[in-house]
Amino acid sequence: MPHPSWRLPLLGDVLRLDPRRPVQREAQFVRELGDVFEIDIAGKKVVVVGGGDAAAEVFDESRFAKAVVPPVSNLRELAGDGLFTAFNSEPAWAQAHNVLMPAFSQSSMRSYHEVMLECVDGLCSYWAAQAIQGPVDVSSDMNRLTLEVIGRTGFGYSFDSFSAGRHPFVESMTRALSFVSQSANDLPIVREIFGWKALRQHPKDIALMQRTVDEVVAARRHGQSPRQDDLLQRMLEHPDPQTGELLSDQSIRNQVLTFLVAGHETTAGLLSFALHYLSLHPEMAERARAEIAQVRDGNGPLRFEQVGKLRYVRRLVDETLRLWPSGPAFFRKARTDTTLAGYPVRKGQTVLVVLLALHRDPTLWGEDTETFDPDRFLPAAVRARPAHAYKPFGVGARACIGRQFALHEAVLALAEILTRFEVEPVPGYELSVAELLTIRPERLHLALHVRA
Ligand code: MI9
Repeated sequence: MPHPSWRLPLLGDVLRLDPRRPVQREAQFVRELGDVFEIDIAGKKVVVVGGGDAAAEVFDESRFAKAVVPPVSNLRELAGDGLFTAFNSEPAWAQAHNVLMPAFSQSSMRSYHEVMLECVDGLCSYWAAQAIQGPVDVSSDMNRLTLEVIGRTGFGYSFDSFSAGRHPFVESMTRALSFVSQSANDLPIVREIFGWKALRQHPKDIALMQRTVDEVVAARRHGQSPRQDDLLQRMLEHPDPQTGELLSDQSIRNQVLTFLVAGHETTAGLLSFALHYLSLHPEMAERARAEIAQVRDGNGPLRFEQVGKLRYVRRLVDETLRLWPSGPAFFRKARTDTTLAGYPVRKGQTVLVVLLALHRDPTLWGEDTETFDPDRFLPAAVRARPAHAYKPFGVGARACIGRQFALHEAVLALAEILTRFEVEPVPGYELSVAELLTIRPERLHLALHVRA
């Protein structure tokens, strides 16, 4: 199997990786070495797939499955056997999956729509007040929005996101995620010497997050907070149809933490990148506004059924997730001894799928893959491409449960933002992309002008 040209004894390819932007570095390797190659991380071999037919092979659930390995497995400290971090064999996964799946169907989005609207409205008012003072901090404010949305729709909990301060939960979560994503890249010895402060802080952050969640669950259970038709109520009341059992307290805590983490960073990244491109392409923003005006009747807020009709706004979202899939890579493993692109692969071998490369593979997307072009997602163009060309929500049994939720939220948020504001770039801004398990535009600020 191809691999980088020079390697160090013991360390292998470690020094060629980029600890701050690991996936962007892998995507560069794909350009140098091709669709399939192997890297050696201090003796541990990882197969990397970045395009073409090999991607279709590794998405085949009969031969490959999700792998929970670092850095994802490091999140188990926080979310245990919650949906995202459970090993495939853990019973808590199937139970929670059965209980929660119906709450994420397209039609269930109807029950979240009003609260999503209120949150977006909260953001727009916050921005209207801020915009007079200068460009707004988009990435950070998108985090406020998406955390508020998942907190309120999922668990009836507000983080009071559009006030000046930061909720202690948010501070702890930000630090904990940064710790986890960094610790995957640092050698343990480096961490011991330079990171003692972070090492001591990390358990405190996890404890604070778990305590906050336990309080929210207890308040609902004991009737101190109102009953609501949301994810939490569902977990408290609906038994798994297969086993007849309710989720354990431990499992509920893990799911709540999982949704808060998985549900907000990802969608915030998506919205930030989308606004970046819209600021660079005012003609696309205008085309979206024309569609929104046509779908919306009068000046009222968008209704649930109208969101699905915003086909162009949806294409903006799809194209954003092509260029910058919020989860830029994910892990698979071979179920048995098998082959990949003709190379033999052993049972249990870890394979990293680099979406950042797959979504820009010229054999699948044509030569101009770096250009932002939402019309790549016109129905005829989608039909002309193989299904494995585009997998921003992962594949198989362990694909993203929040797909419809995120898409509804993103289309609604962009539509309301574009209606209320003109979005302009800050002169001289060059896109640079930070990685913290998920990806986001670094230091993205945009100038907003309130529309009449
Ligand atoms: O049962 C399970 O394993 C589902 C775990 C899960 C995921 N999301 C998975 C997931 C994956 C697969 C990762 C893998 O290791 O294979 C990808 C590529 N997501 C993405 C991308 C859960 C529980 C969630 C939850 C979730 C929520 C909460 C309602 C939202 C919102 N996810 C999102 C949004 C989202 N996901 C991915 C977005 C935003 C557009 C992307 C991209 Mo998802 O984390």
